[in-house]
Amino acid sequence: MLFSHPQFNGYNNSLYKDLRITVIIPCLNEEQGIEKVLRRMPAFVDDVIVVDNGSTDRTAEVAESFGAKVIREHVRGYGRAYKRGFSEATGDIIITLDGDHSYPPDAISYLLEAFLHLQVDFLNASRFPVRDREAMSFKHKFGNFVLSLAMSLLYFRWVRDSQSGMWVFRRSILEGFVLESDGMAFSEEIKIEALRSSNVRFSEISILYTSRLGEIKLNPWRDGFFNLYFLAKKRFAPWRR
Ligand SMILES: Nc1nc2c(ncn2[C@@H]2O[C@H](COP(=O)(O)OP(=O)(O)OP(=O)(O)O)[C@@H](O)[C@H]2O)c(=O)[nH]1
Ligand SMILES: [Mg+2]
Repeated sequence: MLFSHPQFNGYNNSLYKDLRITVIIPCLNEEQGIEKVLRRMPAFVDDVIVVDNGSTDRTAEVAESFGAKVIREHVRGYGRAYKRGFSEATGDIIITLDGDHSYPPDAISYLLEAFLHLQVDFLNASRFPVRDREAMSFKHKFGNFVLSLAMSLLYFRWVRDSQSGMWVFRRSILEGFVLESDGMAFSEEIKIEALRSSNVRFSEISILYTSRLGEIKLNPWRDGFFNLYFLAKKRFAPWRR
């Protein structure tokens, strides 16, 4: 059938248009979500890395049972998990998403097509416009809008979703990136690095975002204000590069 993918079942080494694809998923207690995400993982993905930050549920077991490589990172944090995942990745292309089943694994194929067609190095999957009424509260939509507007103004480039957790990029671009955040601000930091690098072409397209399974890890007020502060700090401290 045209739009269905055979299920991901471990390392199959089937290249996607001569490219090795690594998917990285940070997880903190996502046993429900990770199962659904891995069930929907396209078969052309060469490896899936789940970075587990000390989950106390069955996240690691479930991920392993689907053939994912589980890396245990003992220091907590979303950014910390990604940096660890990047250091273990071998693919030409890295794709990221949450373990909570809010980002669609089915979108991976069209994101890859768009990535290749647009000839970019970093493609951000925007959650906007949000079509599923349950997926995001008004407070989160407003917070996301403020943060994306702030990033757009500070970096002179319209970014619709500065907080999206789904990206497609060439692994080689990481070499020039300065990634300091260990926490939730990592998501905006990697986009800032992509926007700032003259050799990195950046683009953004929409995906269908749905409500998460399991418990939210984000603390909206604390993370929201900290991310705003982080944006400004990174913008006005260029000497730190
Ligand atoms: N490894 C690791 N993963 C984390 C940590 N905190 C959050 N995550 C994962 O990072 C992803 C994003 O966290 P979420 O709680 O979904 O935050 P969010 O996506 O901004 O919020 P929602 O839109 O409500 O899902 C999820 O897969 C979490 O399990 C952490 O400290 N370590
Ligand atoms: Mg999420």
